[in-house]
Amino acid sequence: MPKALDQTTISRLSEEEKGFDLVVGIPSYNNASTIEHVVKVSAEGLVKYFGGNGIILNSDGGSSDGTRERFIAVNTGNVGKISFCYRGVPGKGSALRAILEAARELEARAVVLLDSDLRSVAPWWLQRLATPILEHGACYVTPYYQRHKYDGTITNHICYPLTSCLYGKKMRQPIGGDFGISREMIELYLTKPEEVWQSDVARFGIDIWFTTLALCEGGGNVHQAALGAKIHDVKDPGKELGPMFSQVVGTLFGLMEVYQNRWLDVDLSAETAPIYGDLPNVRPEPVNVDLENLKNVARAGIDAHWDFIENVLEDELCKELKSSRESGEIDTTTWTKIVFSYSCAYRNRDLRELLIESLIPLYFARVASFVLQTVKLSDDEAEAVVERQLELFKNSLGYLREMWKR
Ligand SMILES: Nc1nc2c(ncn2[C@@H]2O[C@H](COP(=O)(O)OP(=O)(O)O)[C@@H](O)[C@H]2O)c(=O)[nH]1
Ligand SMILES: [Mg+2]
Repeated sequence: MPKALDQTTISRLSEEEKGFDLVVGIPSYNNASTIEHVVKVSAEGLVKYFGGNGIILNSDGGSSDGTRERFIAVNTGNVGKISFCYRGVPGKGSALRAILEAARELEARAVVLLDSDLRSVAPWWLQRLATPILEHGACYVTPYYQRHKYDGTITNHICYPLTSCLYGKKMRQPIGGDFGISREMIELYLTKPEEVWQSDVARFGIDIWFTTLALCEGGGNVHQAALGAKIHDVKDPGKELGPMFSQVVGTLFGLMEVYQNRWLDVDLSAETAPIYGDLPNVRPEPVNVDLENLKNVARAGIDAHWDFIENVLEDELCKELKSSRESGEIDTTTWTKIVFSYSCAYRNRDLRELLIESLIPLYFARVASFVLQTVKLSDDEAEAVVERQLELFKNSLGYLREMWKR
C-alpha cells in the first residue's frame, strides 16, 4: 500500500494506462518561477526519445507561490501529467517517495527525477538518464554535470570522496538530484522500513541514500549520464547549506555503519562508473562565495565547539587543527582525518547532533581553504584538486579502518 500518496491521487493513477517506459518525476516546493521550463522540456524529451510513452508527475510540498498551478497550466500536448501533494514528513525525500510509489502503481519501467529549479535541463537529458536503464540493464544512473568549481561543495569535499572510496565506484555526482531509477530499485527503496522514511531520508538525505543503496544492494550496474552544466538556484555554502549538510552527511555517516561489511575489510579500486553519452562543451555559471564570511563563520564555529572537537579528534590531529582555529582554513590531509574520525564517532547516537553541528564550521574551513587554493585555477584544474583529495581519502582508508575497529 502506498504511504506517501493519498487516496485521491491513487484513484487518479488507477485511471491511467499501465506499463509506461518512463515516469518523469518533478519534486517541488515554491518553484513557480522555474517549474514550467522543466515540464515543457520533459514533455519534449518524452515525445522525441520515447515516442510519448511516459507521463510527468509533480510531487509538491504544499507550495504557496502557485507552483502546482503553473505545472498544471503547461500545455504538454498528448503527454499526460499529474500534480499531487505528498503525505508524510515535509521534505524532498518524501516527495520522491511519493513519485516512486506512483511509478510503481503505474508499473513504469523507469523513473527519471528532475529538480524543479533546473534551468539548463534539455530534452536529451531524459534520454541520457533513462537509456542506460531501459537498454543497458543499469539499475541506477547519477548525473554527470560540468559544475563551477565552487558549486557542489558538500559533494566535492564529503560525498564524492567518501562514497567513492568506501563503495568502490566513482560517481562524480552522488547527490546530484537528477537521477534515473530502474523498476527493481524502485521496489527495493519502497520496501525499506517506515523508520527510514521518518529520518533525514525524507528530507535532503534522500539523494545519498538512493546512491548508497544502489551501490550496495543494486548489483553493481550503475551508470553516470553526461548532462552538461547544472544551472539551478544556487546556495552560498556559508549561508544556506546548514540543514542540508546535516541531513546529507548524517545519512551518509549512518549508512557507513549499515554497510560496513562492504568496506571495512574489502579492498576496492574505486573505478569510474561508465559515463553514458558525450560530454557537451559547456561553461557553467560562476558561483560566488563570500570568502570572508565563510572564514568568519568557520573560526567562530570552531571556537564555540572547541572542547567538543578536542574530545572527538586524536591529540595529534587537534594540534594540527590549532592553526585552523585562527586561519579558518583546513588542508586536505587534515580534512580527510577529520571526516574519518567524525564518521567513526557518529556510531554513538547520543553524540550525533553535536557531531554534525561541530563538523559544519570545520567543513566551512575546508571550503574556504579550497576556494583559496583554486582561486586562480580553471574549473578543470580545480577538478584535479578534487581528484587528488579523493586519492588521499583512498590512501588513508587504513586510518579509518583502524579507528573504526578500535
Ligand atoms: N516537495 C518538496 N520538494 C522539495 C522540498 N525541498 C526541496 N524540494 C525539491 O527538491 C529539489 C532540490 O531542492 P534544492 O533546494 O534545489 O536543492 P539543491 O539543488 O540540492 O541545492 C527541488 O526540485 C525542490 O523543489 C520539500 O520540502 N518538498
Ligand atoms: Mg537546486
